[in-house]
Amino acid sequence: MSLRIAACFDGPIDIIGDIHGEYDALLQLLSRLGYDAEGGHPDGRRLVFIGDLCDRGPDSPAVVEWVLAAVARGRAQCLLGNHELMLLLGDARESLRWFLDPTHPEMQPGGKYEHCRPVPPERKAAFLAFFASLPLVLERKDLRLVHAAWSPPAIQMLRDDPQADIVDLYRGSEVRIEAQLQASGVIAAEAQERADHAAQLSGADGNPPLLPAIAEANLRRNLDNPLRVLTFGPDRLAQAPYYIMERWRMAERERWWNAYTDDIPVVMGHYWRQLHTFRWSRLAPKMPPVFDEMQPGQWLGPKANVFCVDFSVGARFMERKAGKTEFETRLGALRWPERQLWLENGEVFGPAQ
Ligand SMILES: [Mn+2]
Repeated sequence: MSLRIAACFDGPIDIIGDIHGEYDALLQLLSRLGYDAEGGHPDGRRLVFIGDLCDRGPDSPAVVEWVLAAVARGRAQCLLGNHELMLLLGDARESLRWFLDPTHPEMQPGGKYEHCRPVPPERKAAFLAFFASLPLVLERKDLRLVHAAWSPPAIQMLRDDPQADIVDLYRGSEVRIEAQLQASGVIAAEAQERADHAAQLSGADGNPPLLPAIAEANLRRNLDNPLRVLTFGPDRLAQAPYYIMERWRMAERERWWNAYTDDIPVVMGHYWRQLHTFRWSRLAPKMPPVFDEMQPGQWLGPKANVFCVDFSVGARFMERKAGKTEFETRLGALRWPERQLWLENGEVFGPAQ
């Protein structure tokens, strides 16, 4: 068994969705589910965190500390999400500044991330060691768990290299992909497009056309990197370019679950599902929606056996900034094998107990 592919706890579990630093919502949800402060449960239930513990919300350090301690006690398992992966890679995007760059102006009063508590400097090494230890896949007879996408070729690569360091694996994929893009002339064509459309690509208001070499490079850097497929999900060519996380993207998310025909159910996070259809555009103005309208407890795919447990609490900081006190975002947990969706505000959906 690879370090990266672990056996999921047997027995009854509660699978917690993407938390993104919303520590109060985590404590509320754990209390609703019946867990004590150390992650113990009177019925012997155990916790599985689907990844993306941190970034954007007010207290990422507290969330990471709680989960790290529960994992150490054997009360919880936790998957690597794309946000933990970006921290390991030192990818200095704005929502990671609580960890990578706490003195940045955006972290100071008046800045976009002023609400984010920075990591205590003496805990940085422990947090990184914890993230580096996390599996990318958890499996058991009746269930498969992954942060973003169940991809057999990506999982096979992890099986083939069982001891690999996650950052080494990622950088190794990058080197291989860049060499292939170079050899096929895509790098040169991409550079030409970036020069020809420099002004349009430089900011959110640029509105560049769909540029084929940039699109091809985007796709290969995603689809040919197994760790990206598992934690960010696979992409396809975008209908139109869109601006997100400080860059223009020519590729968009593939709805991989529509092609998932295995019998074993998959639970994922990552995809910013909404409990009820709300004004998506206000939270992520230029991001193409990945889901059609869904019922709160709805499963996806041709066999209706793929479940997304991310109910977008990662956008709650924007709701607060907009002055809302009634939130439309939620933190969710899937109770397994009961197949019930529990939310931090006390709502429960799915089969009756
Ligand atoms: Mn994610």
